[in-house]
Amino acid sequence: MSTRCFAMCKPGVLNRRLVGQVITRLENKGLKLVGLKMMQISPELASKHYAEHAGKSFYDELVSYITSGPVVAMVWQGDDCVELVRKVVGATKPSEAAPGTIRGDFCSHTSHNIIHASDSDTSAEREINLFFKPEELIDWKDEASLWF
Ligand code: 3AN
Repeated sequence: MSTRCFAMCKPGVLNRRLVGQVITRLENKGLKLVGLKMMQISPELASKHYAEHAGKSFYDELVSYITSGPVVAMVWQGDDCVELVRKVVGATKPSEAAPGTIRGDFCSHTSHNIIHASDSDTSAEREINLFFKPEELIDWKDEASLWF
């Protein structure tokens, strides 16, 4: 069943000129990009996005980092979308992320692990609604859907 997943290149990815490579990896998997924007996250939006981590030892650093520079917010769509995006993204800790995954190849610290991706369909829906208005998402006709 076709579902959606929110993903976001974290601050620094623009500096490192890695945005294209991140998008390419998700496109190569066959996923369809239906929403894309560069934005600066406010502390208010950051606290909503990371609400589940409030009170954890790394929370303040997490909010401070995610608001420190522009991010690239994305919505991907496809069958088993959350599972596929998480597979391409790799494990939260770069030391556990397999080579060939985005985190496995492009980062070495958990606090700066390049990309966020929703961890369930429920989180995906919540996060997509936090970052995108319905009219910012385009469910374009996919001529290649036979193969993906
Ligand atoms: P994921 O991003 O893989 O879903 P979460 O939701 O557990 O992982 O964590 C959200 C973010 O919080 C991570 N992407 C990472 O930046 C940060 N984070 C998680 N655990 C730690 C930790 N132990 N130390 C520092 N930062 C962490």
